[in-house]
Amino acid sequence: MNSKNMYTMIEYLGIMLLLGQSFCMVQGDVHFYDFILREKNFTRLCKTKSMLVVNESFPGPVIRIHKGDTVYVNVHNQGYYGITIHWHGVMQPRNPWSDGPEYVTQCPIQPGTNFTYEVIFSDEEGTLWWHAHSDWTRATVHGAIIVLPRVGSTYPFAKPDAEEILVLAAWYTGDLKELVDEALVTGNDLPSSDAYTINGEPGDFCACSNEMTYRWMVDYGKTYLLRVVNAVMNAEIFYAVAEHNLTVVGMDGHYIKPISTSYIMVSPGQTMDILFKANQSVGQYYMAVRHYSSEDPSVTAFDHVNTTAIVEYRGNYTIPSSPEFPSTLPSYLDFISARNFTNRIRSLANKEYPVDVPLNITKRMFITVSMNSLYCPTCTGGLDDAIIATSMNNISWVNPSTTDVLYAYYRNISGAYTSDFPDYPPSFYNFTGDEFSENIDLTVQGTKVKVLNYGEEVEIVFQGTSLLSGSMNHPMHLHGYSFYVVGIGSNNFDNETDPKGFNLVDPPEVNTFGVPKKGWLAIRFLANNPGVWFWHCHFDRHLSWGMNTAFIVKNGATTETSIRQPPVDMPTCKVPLKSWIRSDDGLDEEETGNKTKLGY
Ligand SMILES: *[C@@H]1O[C@H](CO)[C@@H](O)[C@H](O)[C@H]1NC(C)=O
Ligand SMILES: *[C@@H]1O[C@H](CO)[C@@H](O)[C@H](O)[C@H]1NC(C)=O
Ligand SMILES: *[C@@H]1O[C@H](CO)[C@@H](O)[C@H](O)[C@H]1NC(C)=O
Ligand SMILES: *[C@@H]1O[C@H](CO)[C@@H](O)[C@H](O)[C@H]1NC(C)=O
Ligand SMILES: *[C@@H]1O[C@H](CO)[C@@H](O)[C@H](O)[C@H]1NC(C)=O
Ligand SMILES: *[C@@H]1O[C@H](CO)[C@@H](O)[C@H](O)[C@H]1NC(C)=O
Ligand SMILES: *[C@@H]1O[C@H](CO)[C@@H](O)[C@H](O)[C@H]1NC(C)=O
Ligand SMILES: *[C@@H]1O[C@H](CO)[C@@H](O)[C@H](O)[C@H]1NC(C)=O
Ligand SMILES: *[C@@H]1O[C@H](CO)[C@@H](O)[C@H](O)[C@H]1NC(C)=O
Ligand SMILES: *[C@@H]1O[C@H](CO)[C@@H](O)[C@H](O)[C@H]1NC(C)=O
Ligand SMILES: *[C@@H]1O[C@H](CO)[C@@H](O)[C@H](O)[C@H]1NC(C)=O
Ligand SMILES: *[C@@H]1O[C@H](CO)[C@@H](O)[C@H](O)[C@H]1NC(C)=O
Ligand SMILES: [Cu+2]
Repeated sequence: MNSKNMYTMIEYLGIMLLLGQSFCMVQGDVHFYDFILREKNFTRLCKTKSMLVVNESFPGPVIRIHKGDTVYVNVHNQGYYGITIHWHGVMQPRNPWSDGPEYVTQCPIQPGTNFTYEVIFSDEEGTLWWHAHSDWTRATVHGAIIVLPRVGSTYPFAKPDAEEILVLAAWYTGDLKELVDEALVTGNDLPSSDAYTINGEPGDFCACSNEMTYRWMVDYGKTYLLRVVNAVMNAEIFYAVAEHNLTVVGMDGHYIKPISTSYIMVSPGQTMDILFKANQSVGQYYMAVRHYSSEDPSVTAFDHVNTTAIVEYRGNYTIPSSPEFPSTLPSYLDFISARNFTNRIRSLANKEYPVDVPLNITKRMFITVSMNSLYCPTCTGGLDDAIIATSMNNISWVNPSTTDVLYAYYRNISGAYTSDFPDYPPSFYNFTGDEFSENIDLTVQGTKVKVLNYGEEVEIVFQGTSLLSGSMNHPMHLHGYSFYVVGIGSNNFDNETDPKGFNLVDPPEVNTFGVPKKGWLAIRFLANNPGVWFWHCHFDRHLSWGMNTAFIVKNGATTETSIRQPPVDMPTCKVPLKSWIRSDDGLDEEETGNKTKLGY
């Protein structure tokens, strides 16, 4: 046996050993799904357009499994562009290979090819979702994931009689890819949606829509589990049902202390599990969705549509000329209602569902999340000599240009990224103030990641800024982990007094949570999942402008604490990679001139 064969043999044995171990660890079932990605025509708001969807459906198919199962999803790309899929909220222990964000953990699945994701479930239970993680394709490529309790166990509440999935999304009548590509090249504002949808339909208040309004049939007396997914691209959402209160019992794949409420506010990326009791007079009731804007009240360029679906009781009654609209649905700028709801979210934190908040913090980071400008004297977009950007600690993320970060890390290839994402912003100032020193809003681009040792107990305080009068909520999403929200507050974070108020008893455990407008958010997690994990604002417009970075969590000392082997058929990278580094090409002189105040 020559040395090459010997090596192969050892590698083979190693893989067998690994497989052996992982089979021992697999407690749940294994499922196989096929996703066929293809363009299809859809008609909404009186206009027909072709768009990319999975298996001809919008929203896409549901993945329904039990806690701890493993799912193989073979994604067949029959579209025109490369694409990736992310399994939002699935922690994927040791398996960043199947996480999905393009140019971070993989290169896109090219048209005409397929790639099988191995989606490994562990602690998650409740509702999650999957979505494309390439450009803005997630607008149409998304669907719900339902994680039922393990076989033989049950919910921490009376078993509901039935369940109902509600996927909230944004509808754009134009060709979204064209609109986004053009805006990114010119530095102009990114598009607003034309309506929101509930399970694919905008509802009775939208043109050419009332024939197709989504109807949900209920039986009087039954309790339903609503599984709500906010798949909207760029908006936090208020949701309510006329004459019916809601009991929120879960969020982001973890149970919470029940919240009885007449409305919810759900950020993009978040999912909620809600008990709904059909115990009002039999009849028909609207459920409604409305945009919540945390931006400056002068920003009015957002989707104002009142999206609806109908809750229809089965039975013999006179059908009303119009169902009742929920009077409890807050209005567009109702900051207090939004904050009031968010502040009530708490972990169950009991014996069966304990919390495990890191208490011995070994890594502290303080990170500003900000609207910025990026110097570009030749650009014609929104600002003088500059275009809009976003940043974290004043670094505006750009994807690597030769390969993805995970591949470069795993193969020790230099040049794709740097490991110097800073723990602090370059300067401290009155972040939530009204006046700023000149040019402090200028940011720089970079592909900087933060490297963490295995087992580090991490605390991050995200500080919102008011640069460019652009203070607003930023729903931050971390891949590969859930985190505890230990603190949330207004104004500048005070590192002496604010930590005294941290909730270490029953903080919510989530994967996406808003850094509040003119305020801060403190989170904690244990870095026990080795890999490359993207984190970013879940407003796609902010993601496109650079409010992103990645953690590299190093391997621990053992195989069980190290990244798994890559699949043999990872999509290969086509160099040079497409990137959102903005060029001076393709500028359109007509885009200059006076504008109404831009929304961010
Ligand atoms: C998607 O469509 C393919 C081809 O029709 C089918 O084999 C597959 O089972 C479908 N997948 C889902 C999740 O429905
Ligand atoms: C899709 O719609 C476009 C026009 O909106 C039309 O030209 C095209 O033929 C349609 N394609 C299919 C497959 O129906
Ligand atoms: C999936 O891709 C593999 C190559 O990675 C190829 O051998 C196989 O035929 C493809 N399957 C389908 C159904 O296209
Ligand atoms: C909903 O809850 C509020 C506050 O607890 C209560 O005032 C209201 O009557 C409830 N509405 C319904 C329809 O049960
Ligand atoms: C309907 O159910 C809710 C939740 O269980 C309860 O709070 C409310 O009082 C009930 N209302 C009626 C009219 O029975
Ligand atoms: C949605 O409903 C609110 C409250 O009734 C109303 O003020 C608003 O104008 C409606 N939006 C649209 C686009 O009609
Ligand atoms: C519905 O109610 C009406 C009036 O109460 C009655 O005449 C009719 O027979 C009922 N229909 C059914 C199917 O029960
Ligand atoms: C906010 O919540 C408090 C109690 O937590 C309540 O007193 C107040 O009325 C609520 N405000 C709104 C606008 O709902
Ligand atoms: C806290 O972390 C430090 C550094 O890793 C370690 O030396 C110390 O033993 C830890 N303390 C506790 C109570 O776990
Ligand atoms: C920051 O700016 C706000 C708004 O102008 C002001 O109210 C606050 O006092 C300032 N804070 C500090 C520490 O200067
Ligand atoms: C607390 O914040 C101040 C700036 O406001 C900074 O100088 C100091 O280093 C911070 N302390 C810690 C422990 O981060
Ligand atoms: C831009 O709009 C402002 C406010 O409407 C107006 O005062 C100003 O004259 C406009 N400037 C140009 C160049 O049109
Ligand atoms: Cu944001």
